Amino acid sequence: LQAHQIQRLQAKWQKYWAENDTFRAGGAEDVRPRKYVLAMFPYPSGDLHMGHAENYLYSDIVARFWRHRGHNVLNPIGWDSFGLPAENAAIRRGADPREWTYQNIDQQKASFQTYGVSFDWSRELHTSDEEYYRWNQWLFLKLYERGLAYRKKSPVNWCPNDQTVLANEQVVDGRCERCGAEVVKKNLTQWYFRITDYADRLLDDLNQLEGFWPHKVLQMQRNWIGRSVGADVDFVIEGREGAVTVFSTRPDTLHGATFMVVAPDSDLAAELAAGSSEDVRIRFEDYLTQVQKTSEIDRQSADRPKTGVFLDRFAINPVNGERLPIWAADYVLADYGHGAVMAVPAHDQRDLDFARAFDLPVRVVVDTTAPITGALPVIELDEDGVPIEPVEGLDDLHPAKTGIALTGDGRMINSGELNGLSKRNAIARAIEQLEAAGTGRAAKNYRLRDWLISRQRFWGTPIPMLRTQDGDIVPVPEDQLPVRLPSIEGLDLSPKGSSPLGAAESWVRTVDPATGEPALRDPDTMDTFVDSSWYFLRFLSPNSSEVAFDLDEARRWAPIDSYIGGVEHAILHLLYARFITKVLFDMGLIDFTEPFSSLINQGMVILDGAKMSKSKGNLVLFQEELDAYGADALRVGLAFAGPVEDDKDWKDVSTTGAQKFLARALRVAHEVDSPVDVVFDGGDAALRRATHRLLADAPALVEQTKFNVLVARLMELVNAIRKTIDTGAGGSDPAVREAAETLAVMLDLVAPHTAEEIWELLGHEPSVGLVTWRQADPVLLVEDTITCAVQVNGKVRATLEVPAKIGDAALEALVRSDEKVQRALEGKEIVRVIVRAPKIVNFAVKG
Ligand code: ANZ
Repeated sequence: LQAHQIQRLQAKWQKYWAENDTFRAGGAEDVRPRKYVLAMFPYPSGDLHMGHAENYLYSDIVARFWRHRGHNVLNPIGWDSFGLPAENAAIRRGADPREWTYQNIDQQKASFQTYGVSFDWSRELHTSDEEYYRWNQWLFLKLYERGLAYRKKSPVNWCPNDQTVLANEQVVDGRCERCGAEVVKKNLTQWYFRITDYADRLLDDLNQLEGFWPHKVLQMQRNWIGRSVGADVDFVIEGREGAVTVFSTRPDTLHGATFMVVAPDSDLAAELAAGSSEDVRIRFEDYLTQVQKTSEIDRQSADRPKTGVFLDRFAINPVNGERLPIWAADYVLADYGHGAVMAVPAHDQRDLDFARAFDLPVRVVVDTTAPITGALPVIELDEDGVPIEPVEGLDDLHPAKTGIALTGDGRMINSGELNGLSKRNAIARAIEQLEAAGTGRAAKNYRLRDWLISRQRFWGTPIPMLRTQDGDIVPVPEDQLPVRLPSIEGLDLSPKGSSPLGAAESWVRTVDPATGEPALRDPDTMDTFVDSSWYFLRFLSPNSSEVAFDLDEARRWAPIDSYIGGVEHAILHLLYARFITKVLFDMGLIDFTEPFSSLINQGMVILDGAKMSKSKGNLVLFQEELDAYGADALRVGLAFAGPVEDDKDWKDVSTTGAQKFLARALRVAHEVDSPVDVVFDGGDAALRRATHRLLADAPALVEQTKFNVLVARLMELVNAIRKTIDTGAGGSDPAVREAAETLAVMLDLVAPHTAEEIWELLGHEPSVGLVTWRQADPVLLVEDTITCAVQVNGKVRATLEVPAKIGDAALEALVRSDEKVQRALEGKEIVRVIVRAPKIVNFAVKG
């Protein structure tokens, strides 16, 4: 086909789908079972790229598949249209972020239409529309009502040169990634969502998703939440009123604690230093200044040399009364656990590195050379619980010598009553002892932090909160939503650490609805992850001005059956969406607790093994490929290039090969020469078998996302049809029509325009996209067999009917189990077996 023919064919069917609203989801009256298929919505920065081409192809395949299986399918599309790139583009051009955003949306929308994606366009949404973001504000107020939104002053990375807040990733060696200026910490009061209240549920519910989400993603979520189980232990501090509590996952090692470490940037460190000598205070202050320039990521890196300051203060170990020197060191983080640790250098690598750097004692309390399998202790203990025999081998392994902490399991030693216990039992016993003594208790800790949602940016959802004249923070009443963004007129969007909205005087100054007194708006906007944390529900009632989403619609459609998108969203987006889902469940607004019943992550489209990017100049442009080869060839090429989850090198995507295949498919359809209502029964048996085998196999192939295999099978089917036309009964054979019709309804998944065309050529009404796939005829599924000759020393002794596709090993086993063959081999020694599946098996025998 020529390019212009392809364009004409595309335009013809795209017009038909648009005019007939072919892919609009059925309403409440539609009794078919429902499927909600969703691709992660795009961010409108420029036109669609190859990553989008892949993502929306896969979701489209799944959506089309369920329609063919007789389902009422919802496959909506919208735009994640607030966010930084629009704002940056606006700053560069001195323009309104709105214009840039909506122009890009128009372009992307046109591209989606040309690509032939079967969206229900009636539900299109943009998160930057006030009809959408008013519901972000509503959601914020609901979280606020439930105590799940709160304000907190917290340190942020601040570049004094660029006058901007930096993310952790933008701080490199303590300097601003962009300008190289030294980054400092600055305290800002910001809004947080209390996601940590949901940490246990967010973690435990991942188990339900096992097998339905990629295992890797589940693991990433688990690590991000990072639950640790252990104990809080209270240490009395000399010269201080209250005890200091530390969190430890290894309370079993308390007898091995030889010092304590506090985070230099914690209030506790400042207080302990303040109570120490002048000399210590000065050294501490110097150290703190240095630490504040170090990013959290660097602080956690294992191979940095350990640094720290002795505070000349002492803690008392609750289990043995020993005095432990207290140090401030930056490998202990202020906002994890209690910002302080009991250091056990023999069994913790970071503590050991520190002990070796500052010459602190190392005491082994777990003999990791002792076997721990079996129910009984293997070490013999005396009455005091001390091993009778000296523990062999341990000497060589002493961490003070080797520099390697003994982190493995083993038997407790040097630990009083705990001696002889395994690690696990000793942990449990230690916690019991601490609880009995009132000096500790079982405790859990999470890596997960509360979700900071304030952004000092213009292009986002205004936070619907006010500061009254008395300094109170009060919500904007729900009936006054939305709080609209003001016009950009006169505002300077360039980053300066406070929101550009603060300068919109007439917008910021408002009245407190409760008192009529003047009040100020919160000038910050919300993190755009708030927008995407619930958009899948808005698709259910996109035009409602009454509710964020309709309860009955949610009951009908949600949760999402298949969610498809990139692995770059494996953590934050999915976690936030899961969190908000659970909050909405707790509010009684939905009846499910997990939003995405199954998740598909597509690989990347790369070029010569490298990620494509504008800056590298190695982009393959979506629009250019679309123009050159057409939507169907691009779709087939991508689908055929490899497994969904694998990265696909553009070099392996053959759009020309796909074009040839589609042309062959169209040609066989042209040659079908039998009436529409012909009875298939009498047709060519081999072709009928091929057709029905595909009817039987295709559903599982799609459900297992083996789209590349499905395309290969369609190619085989076209070849089989060609063969029957050319060398069999020709185009009038009913089997040819049957095969071509099957081709059309399946080709629709990947090449919908060509499929519609074939369907029409075969004399049917459109749309092929709504035709239910037929059941395979079991009679035609009986496997092909072939006659296998079994020889003994070259002479045929038996013949067997075997499956045509049998492999060597299976064939040999089958033949050996045959009675006739067994008789022929009786009393003989088999020297060699030669198997040529499926036709010949030869036994070379002696005797
Ligand atoms: C004593 C001990 C002995 C520890 C031992 C470990 C091994 P996860 O698993 O990551 O939760 N820790 C506690 N608070 C900390 C903080 N704010 N900054 C840095 N480290 C901190 O790690 C928990 C362990 O990390 C705790 O258990 C504590 O060291 C340390 F053989 O206590 B452990």
